This record gives sequence, C-alpha cells and structure tokens, in this order.
Amino acid sequence: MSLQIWINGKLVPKEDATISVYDHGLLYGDGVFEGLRVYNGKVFRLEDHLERLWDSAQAIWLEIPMDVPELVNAVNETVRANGIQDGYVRLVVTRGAGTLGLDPNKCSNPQVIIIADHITLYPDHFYQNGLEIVTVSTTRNHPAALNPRIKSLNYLNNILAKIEGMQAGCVEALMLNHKGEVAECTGDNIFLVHNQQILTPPIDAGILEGITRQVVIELAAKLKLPVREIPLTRHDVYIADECFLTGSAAEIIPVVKVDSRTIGSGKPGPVTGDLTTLFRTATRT
Ligand code: PXG
Repeated sequence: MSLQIWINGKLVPKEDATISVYDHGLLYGDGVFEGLRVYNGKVFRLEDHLERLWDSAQAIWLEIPMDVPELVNAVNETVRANGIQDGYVRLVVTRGAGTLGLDPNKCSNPQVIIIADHITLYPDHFYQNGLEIVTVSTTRNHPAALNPRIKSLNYLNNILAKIEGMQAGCVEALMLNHKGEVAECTGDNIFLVHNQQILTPPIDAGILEGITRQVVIELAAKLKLPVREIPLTRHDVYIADECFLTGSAAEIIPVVKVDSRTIGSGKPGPVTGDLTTLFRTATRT
C-alpha cells in the first residue's frame, strides 16, 4: 500500500499529496520544519519538537493553522496509518501559495504536511568505529541574518557545508560560527568530553537547539558528569578525549577524527558509550 501523507487535514496517498508550485515554501524556502523519531510506535519528545516548531514559526511571522493538540493528533494518526514502529516523521509548514514576489501577505493558505516513513540511518560501522569529519569553510548562518535557532525550510547554508564535507570524503561536516568558534555540524549538534567534563557550544554560538542535545544534557546528570555549555574552538576539539554528534536522525554518533587529527584514543570513548546506552534505554523502553 502506498504511503499515506497527512496534508491539510486529511491523509492522502503519497501520489496525491501535492502542493502548488506557487507555494512560497518552494519559491523562497519560506516555511519551517521538524524531523522527529518514532520508537516502538511512539513519537519521541513530540511536545518538545512542536514547541520548537511553533517558536520557529513565530520567529518568521508564520501562523500555523492548527493548535498543538490538533497537531499532536495529526502526527500520531499519520504514524498509526502508516504502521510505523521505528521510523521518522517530517513535519513541514509552508507559507502557502502566493504570487511571485517575496510578500508573504500574498500567501493565504499555509500548508501543513506530515510524512511518516522509515529512516536510513548511518551504516552500523560508523557507530562501531566512529566518524571522521572535517571543518568546512562555509560558516554557520550569522544569528543576526537567519538565526540558526529557526528550523527553516532554507537549509542551503547547511547543504553547502555538507557538500564540502562530502567532497572531503566525510558524511558530516563541522561548521564554525562567524566568530570562528565551533557551532555544529550540518544536521547534528556537537559534544566533546575533556577531563571528565562534557562540553558543548552554547545556543548563542549560533546553533539549532537540538532536542537530542537536550536529552544528552539530561542523561549526563545520571553519569554525574558536569555539562558545560561554553564557546569552543577547533583547538578544544583537537585536544578532546572524546567527541560525538547528536541528532534525531543520527542519535548519538562517535567522532574519532577531525581535520585529520585523531581524537582521544581514535576509538569511540567510554563516556560516549555510556551516554549511548542511556539513550537507547530512554528511547526504546
Ligand atoms: N543541528 C542542525 C542544523 C539540525 O538540522 C540538529 C542539529 C539536531 O537536532 P535534533 O533536534 O534532531 O536533535 C539538526 C536536526 C533530516 C533531519 O531529515 C535533520 C535533522 C534531524 C533529523 C532529520 O535531514 N536535523
């Protein structure tokens, strides 16, 4: 059976789930989105994702034409209708169809789209052995331009960084902010472990406030390890004992090489391992 897509109040077969070519989501990347995970048929941290979706929409003057309980129901219904046990939900709100020209006031009908599907994870060997990443020259969006806290449909900044990373043979790429500090990767937040402390850039380094990042910060308390949200440089990355990335799609993935430097022992470290075990328990039980 064809995938059922939720679009504007109803579930329709994938082939019939269409939007206008005049939609400003397509014409200008004018809209917001979320990427969520489903574990055992339940959407993980749905409320947190919806809060971020509403915050993103608020920041771009986009009114979501539903309330939170309605969207909770719609997401759950879409997951159920497609029989997704372990998978991925993509939630998209576009500005809607308008006229040519930037003016969002010409768009009258924001489109709410929910896709519930399976997800292709990184191959297992990356989780076993760790990733190699490189710092790329594409800088993370300046917060005064398009704030990285907004999960907008315009992801070109990250896509360009991803291309640079892939050209260097890496599946993820490290982006710096306009000050040259470590920001995040193209679809993942970054953490370091150094001298039994967990370090991660603060939100005002110009990053997406990742839900998985928040979960890891909460789980670190169980390990009785302090988490410090402080500005980090590439030097801090190079001298770290461990490095890992977090994201709804990647979950927790170890990094063992950055810019050709071996991080720590060159193997996924013990703190990364302990956090991964806690994360598996939190998501799968
Ligand atoms: N930084 C950026 C720039 C992201 O886009 C994260 C960090 C991690 O945030 P969460 O809330 O997921 O822990 C993201 C999230 C996709 C996809 O479809 C992208 C993300 C997450 C899931 C799927 O490419 N990005």
